Amino acid sequence: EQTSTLHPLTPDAISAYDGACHVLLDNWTGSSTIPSHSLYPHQWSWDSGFIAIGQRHLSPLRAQQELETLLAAQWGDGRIPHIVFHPEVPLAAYFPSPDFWRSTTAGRGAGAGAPTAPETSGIVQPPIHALAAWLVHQADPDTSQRRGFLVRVYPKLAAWQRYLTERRDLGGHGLASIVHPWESGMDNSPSWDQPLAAVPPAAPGSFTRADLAHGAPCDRPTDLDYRKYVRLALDYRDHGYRDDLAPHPFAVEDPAFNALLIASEHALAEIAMEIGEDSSAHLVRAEECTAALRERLWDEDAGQFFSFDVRAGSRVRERSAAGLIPLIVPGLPAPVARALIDTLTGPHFGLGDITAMAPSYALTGAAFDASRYWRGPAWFNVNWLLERGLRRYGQPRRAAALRAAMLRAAVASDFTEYVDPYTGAARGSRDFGWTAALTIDLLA
Ligand code: 2M8
Repeated sequence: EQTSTLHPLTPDAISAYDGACHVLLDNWTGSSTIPSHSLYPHQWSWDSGFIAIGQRHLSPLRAQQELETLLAAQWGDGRIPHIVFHPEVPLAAYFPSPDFWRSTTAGRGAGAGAPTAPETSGIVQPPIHALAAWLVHQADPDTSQRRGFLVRVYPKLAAWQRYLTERRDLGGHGLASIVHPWESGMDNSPSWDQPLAAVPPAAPGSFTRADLAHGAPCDRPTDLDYRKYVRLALDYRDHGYRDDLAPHPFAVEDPAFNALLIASEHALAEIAMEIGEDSSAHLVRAEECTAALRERLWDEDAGQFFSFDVRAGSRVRERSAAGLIPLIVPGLPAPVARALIDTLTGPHFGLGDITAMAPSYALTGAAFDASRYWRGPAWFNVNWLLERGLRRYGQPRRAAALRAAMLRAAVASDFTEYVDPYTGAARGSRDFGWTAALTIDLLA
């Protein structure tokens, strides 16, 4: 995918570009980009992927550094941690902080090969990174080649994908499982209610949330959610983050996570070809994973993918937007792609009719909440993926309308984290990294 000059240079486009550039400049720390000064003052894994995709149009060098900094915190078993902590940020600024995760303490992360520095979390996030690296390279192949960017990141990205397809295939059907709701990136999605039901919550008052100092409680996960998040993370930590030892009471195959895994496996094949490595294993893995995604998670009656609860042995029949994100996967059979587009534009998600940007969870779902985080609000990264999917499956007009709606919403909301899907009202933190970055990408 080649980048082109900005178009069209309308006053609106210029002001969107200008505002988004300011956010990226302001959130840059010298080696990576924070999602937000208030809520998230460290480096997040999938945020950095989206941020690099936008940053490549502004500074291809910084976009490469963004991914390199993240990869420098990779663990010996191949995992990329979901947070890389900045040592100068006070512990109280974000919960859970490094003293909770203890990645560098002997016997905690050491068994899984955590680096001795920097401090990181021990869980992961959706694998957008190989796709991001490939897009970053294409934005400026000369700088990339001169710096040996692809040659250096390729083995790390391949090890990351291998970690997911091998150690995280907890269901044994060729899909990666997430072992914590935070690993989905869609923390309090209604899709996790059922798999979380049997998880005992940590004791109330055993930790202090930092998010409520910056975010409205009605926009954030509940205390009960947090108590379960804490319990799962502590159990994993106390098993040394070893996937062969940890009991993983929460193990779920998520369609969005696996769709990004597949898209990244295709990107790895492109990268391998570009640097003269053998690409065939990546293509085989992408195909196998796509077949498993369809066999295990596709629900023909619903016209979308559902998560699979590995512990319960059953599908979670909640209509999350995660179930539409496989639209980014190449080579879906035409009836599957058509059904996904119908679901996206029908009454459940209402795109183009009821909503300008797709909600994170169906408007018609029993758990829908227009304000609460991943239980309804519309997110820019999800819609950016859907926009790509619409283009991939022959819907350029719908894609253009979504692109225009996202640009309007981003500017009107000061690049907010998420918006009310009915009104477009800003929710969460402003000047948010991936909202700004993806605005730039949509303008390019
Ligand atoms: C949110 O998640 C973090 C935990 O990882 C949190 O709520 O503290 C999610 O929206 C996630 O997708 C995102 O990567 C992260 C940082 O923007 O914030």
